[in-house]
Amino acid sequence: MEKLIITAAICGAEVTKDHNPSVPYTVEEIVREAKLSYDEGASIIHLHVRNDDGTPTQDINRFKECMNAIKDVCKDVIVQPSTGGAVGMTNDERIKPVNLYPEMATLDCGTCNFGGDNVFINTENTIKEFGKKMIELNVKPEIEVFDKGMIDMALRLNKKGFIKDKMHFNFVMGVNGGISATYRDLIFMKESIPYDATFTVSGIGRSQFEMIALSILLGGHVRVGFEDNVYMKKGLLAKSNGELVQKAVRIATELQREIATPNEAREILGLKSRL
Ligand code: KMH
Ligand code: ZN
Repeated sequence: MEKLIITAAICGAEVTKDHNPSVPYTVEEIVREAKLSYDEGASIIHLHVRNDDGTPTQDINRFKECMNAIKDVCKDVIVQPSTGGAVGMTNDERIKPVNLYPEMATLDCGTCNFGGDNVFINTENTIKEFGKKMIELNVKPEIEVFDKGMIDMALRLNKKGFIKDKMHFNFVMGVNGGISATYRDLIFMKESIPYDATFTVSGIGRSQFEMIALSILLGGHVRVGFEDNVYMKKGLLAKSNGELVQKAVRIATELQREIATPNEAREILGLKSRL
């Protein structure tokens, strides 16, 4: 089986220090969490950034500062900025970090409820606009899908030329408004993507480790981190994103799946031809 790519989603846009005091806001805190994750085996850092008071921002200078600072201490890591940002941000704000020519960025492929009164809006035209921009700037999209219909949207836009082969998906399982985090649904998602596509899995909340364990067995990749879950197990907060990555490595090792280095991840995802 292919080596395992571990993504650390260290910050997110919605989780706060009230959920876990180690959630990073400042540049220093973001770099600390990235480095702890990288040292434990993460090859991709999925990045949201915050102002020092914790409010989410898509400010290009903040992204630049954080990306450069992460690269200073995690030399070969792949930094994957979010174009999802936070619920309610405009498209103009959200797309900003793509202008920094990252190797990858997220491309959210549909609209869904996002808990309470929140709706995460990604119209077809938005997805086309973001997809086109990523092709222009040679940025590989990680196709974020919160439900099966979003896979179908991505496949349609792939046929129309807005998303290039070889497609890489992130199945986000268990958002309150998206597909449930069950084994049945994860297998359904995996069976719905093209044979040559790659996928990673993000389980929200308590489903994080169950979902990644199944992904490891199915030949998929995994994402852990505070964006999706702040606990090691019920009632025990993770001290850092590094601890969550360490647990993912432990599970993978027990299941005899080797961990990919960042350069091996580049090979698997076809990023080398983009450099
Ligand atoms: N913060 C969520 C509304 C992404 O990074 O592309 C969207 C999100 C997805 O986190
Ligand atoms: Zn995100």
